[in-house]
Amino acid sequence: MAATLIKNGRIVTAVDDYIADILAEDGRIRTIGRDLQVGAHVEIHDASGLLVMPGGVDVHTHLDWEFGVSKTVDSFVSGTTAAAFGGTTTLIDFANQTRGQSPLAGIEDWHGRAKTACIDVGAHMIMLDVTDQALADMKILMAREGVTSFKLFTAYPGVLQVDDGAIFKTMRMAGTGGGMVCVHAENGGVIDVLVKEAVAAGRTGPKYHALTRPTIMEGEATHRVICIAELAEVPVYFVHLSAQEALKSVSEARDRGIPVHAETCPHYLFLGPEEYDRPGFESAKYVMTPPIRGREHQQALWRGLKNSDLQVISTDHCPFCFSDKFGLKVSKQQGKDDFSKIPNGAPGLETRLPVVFDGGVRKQKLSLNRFVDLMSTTPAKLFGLFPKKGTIAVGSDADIVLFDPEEKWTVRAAEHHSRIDYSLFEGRELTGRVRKVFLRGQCIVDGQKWLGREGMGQFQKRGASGTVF
Ligand code: DUC
Ligand code: ZN
Ligand code: ZN
Repeated sequence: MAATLIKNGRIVTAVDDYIADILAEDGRIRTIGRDLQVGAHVEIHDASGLLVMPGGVDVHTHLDWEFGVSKTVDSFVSGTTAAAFGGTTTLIDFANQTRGQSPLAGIEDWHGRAKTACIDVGAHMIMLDVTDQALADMKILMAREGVTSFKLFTAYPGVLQVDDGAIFKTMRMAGTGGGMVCVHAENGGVIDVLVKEAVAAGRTGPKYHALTRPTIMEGEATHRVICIAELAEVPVYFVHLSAQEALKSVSEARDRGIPVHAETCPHYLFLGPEEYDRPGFESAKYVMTPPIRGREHQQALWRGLKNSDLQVISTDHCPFCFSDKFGLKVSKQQGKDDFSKIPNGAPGLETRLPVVFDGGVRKQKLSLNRFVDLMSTTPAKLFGLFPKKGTIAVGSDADIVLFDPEEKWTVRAAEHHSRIDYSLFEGRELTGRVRKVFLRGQCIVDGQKWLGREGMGQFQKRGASGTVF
């Protein structure tokens, strides 16, 4: 029987904060208490002076993902290894339907790629061809496959965008099986006009990516989708919310008791639009969608986190290299002469916990409990993983992070485990670092040492989605 004892740590959950030992057996937390006595077969880890938190749950990643003509550069091996070093032990990645195909084929394809994962993984399903058959197959995904969330895009016409009727139909079907509908909300039609006009006028540099995606178009799509969700009576979750107009709609709906949820991402909380003034093509590193917004939006997001109108901080890890050393398909260089061809996305899996701890907890914008809530507990609750994941409690999986709140270090992409060749936070000096990570009781990260193994991650069949007010 595999057993691990974590001694003398400061255990922090979304609601608790106390010193105790944790005994994990066969992957689960067996006992929590003071001065636990164990036999010689038990592996002991001293956590004195360290925070002991539930492993991070990141519900928004794109590993080994075909996005139009591009592909993300992290495999499930490199991406989940990076996640583990960043203190994340479970992620929910995006599988997708392809046009003319069943979403069941999409999940099968995703399993083929995800079987190499080194941490636990679940899947959301991107729906882009909402036929009667695809709708019927959603039922099978929810009841048999443990895929209880779906993603829809109101942007990227001709690639991922679906119309309002398809949104409504998908929502109604999701509602029959305890599903959650995740939405990328921007008005794709209007943005497409702005993008084409900019390129035709010779405004082709990366900064025009930001200038052609106005915040009001995120607000419009968010409001529209909320109205459709209200009619369909289904919980909805806005991914990567970045604009105050969108937050206002979320906030109003929640005030009326409508189950509307939203995440934001570290880059919207800590970076500003000056990133688009970098020389040459450097700004392409910051071409993600939505783009980084003005400081007034950032302030609104912090307020949203404080008053729970935003419930999750996830990464939207969607990595494309700056250089073309692994090929053009996985590189930002595709858009060297035309910003509209730069693959949209940025990395974040390895820095989510430490960046938010440093900028949120240490700067007294978030309490420690709220930090755990945003990073682990609420994402697990919303997406049908709680209490197996997302907390430290007897019976939960022993997914645990030992975190040193005082260690100072500097973010360097060259030291990361992702295949990406840059970090959005390069050179940022942080206080607070992941020391050890346990996946189901097994130590997989010990300082800079990797003790995990390809394929040790388990697929998580998820239950019905939750609602959090
Ligand atoms: N939206 C995402 O959620 N991920 C990658 C690209 C995008 O636009
Ligand atoms: Zn998106
Ligand atoms: Zn994404």
